[in-house]
Amino acid sequence: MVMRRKEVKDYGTAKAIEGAFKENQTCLIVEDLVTSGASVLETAAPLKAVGLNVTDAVVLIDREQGGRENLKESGIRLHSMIRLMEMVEVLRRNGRIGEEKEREVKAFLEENRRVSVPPRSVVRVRVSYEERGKMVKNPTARKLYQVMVKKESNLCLAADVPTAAELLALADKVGPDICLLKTHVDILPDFTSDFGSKLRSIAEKHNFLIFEDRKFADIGNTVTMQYESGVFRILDWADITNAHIISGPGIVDALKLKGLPRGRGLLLLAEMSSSGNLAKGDYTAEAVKIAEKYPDFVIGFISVNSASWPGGPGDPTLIHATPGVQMVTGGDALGQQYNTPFSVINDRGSDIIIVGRGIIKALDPAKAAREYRLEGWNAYLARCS
Ligand code: 5BU
Repeated sequence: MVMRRKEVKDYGTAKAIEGAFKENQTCLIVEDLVTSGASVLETAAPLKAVGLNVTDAVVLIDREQGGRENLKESGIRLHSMIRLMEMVEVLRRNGRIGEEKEREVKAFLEENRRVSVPPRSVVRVRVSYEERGKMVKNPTARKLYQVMVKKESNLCLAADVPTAAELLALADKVGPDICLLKTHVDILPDFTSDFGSKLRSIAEKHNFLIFEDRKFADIGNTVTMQYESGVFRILDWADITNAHIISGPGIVDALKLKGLPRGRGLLLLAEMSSSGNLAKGDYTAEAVKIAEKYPDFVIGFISVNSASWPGGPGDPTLIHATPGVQMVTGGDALGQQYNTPFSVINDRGSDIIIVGRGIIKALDPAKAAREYRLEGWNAYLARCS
C-alpha cells in the first residue's frame, strides 16, 4: 500500500509517495468517485514518477461524465462498482426517487457526457517547483528546480546573438535574472574550443544552467557522435540539450548513454511554437510516452500548450519549457508565434518561458530580462495560489 501526500513537507521524509514499494511494481488506484478523471490522473502522475506502473483504477461510482474515456487516453482502465445511471434506476425501482428526478439526471448526463479534464485545475494543483525538485531523479533537473526557487526565476534566455563574444557579454549582463541560458552554438562564427568553459564560469558566477538547443534528430549511433565530439563538444559544457522523437526512442538511449554518466538532462520536443508545425496529436502523445520511460534522463519537454493535452501537463517531475514568448501576442514574418508569459505559465501548463528577441532586441536587455522574470514568476505564483 502506498500513499500520495497532497503536500510535500520540508521536514520528515520529504517524499510525495510514501510506502514500501519497488520500481516497476503495479499500483492500483482506489477512489470514491470519478467525474472527468482529473483526480485519478493527479494521483497517477507522482506514482508513475517514482517508477510504479499505473494501469487500473477502482472507484465506487462512475458519474459517467467522460472519466472512463479520459483515463483510457492516459492508459488507465476504470473499474466502477456502479454507474450513476444504474444507481438512479435502482433508486427509481425502489420508489426512492420519482420519474421526474430520473428524467432530470438523464438529461443532465446527456448534456455532460464528456467533461474534459479541466486543464486550469490540473495546472493549479501542480506542486511547487521546490517540491518537484525533491521528486526528480536527474541531478540537472534537481539543480534547475533549485536555481528557479533560489532566484525566483522561470526565465530562460534564448541567446541568439551574432557572435560568441556578444553571447558571453550578454550572459554576464542578464545572468542574475535567468535560471537557464539557451544557445544555438552553430550560429557563432567566432566559436572557439574554450567557449564552453568561458560560458560555464559565467553560469557558475550567476547560478544558471546551460541548454544547447541542438534538436538532435538522427539515429542513435550518429547522435552519440554529434553530442560528444565534432567542433562543438556539446556534452562537455551543456547541462541540457534536446531531441526530436522523429527517429524513435533509440535517440534517447543514445544521448542517455553519453549524457547520464555526466549527470546531463534531455528535453523532448513534444510541441513546437512555429505555425503549421507537425508536432501535435499522436506525435505529442508519443513524446510523453517516451519521456515516461526514461525518468532518470529525460527531464521534460519543449511544449506550447500542455494544459490541452489529455491529462494536462501530467507528471509533475517533468519540466515544461516554452519558446515563442513575448510581452504581447503575435508572431514574426517566418512563422514564429508568440504568447505572453502569463498565458504560458498560468494557462498553458508550462514551467519555463524561453525568451529571445523580446530581450536581446530590447534597448536594455538586462532591464527587459528583469521584466520577463517578474512576469513569469508572478504568473507562477498566481497559478500556485
Ligand atoms: P525568439 O526570438 O523569442 O522568437 O526565439 C525563440 C528561440 O526558441 C529560438 O532560439 C528558437 O530556435 C527556439 N525555439 C522556438 O522558437 N520554437 C520552438 O518550437 C523551439 C525552439 Br523547439
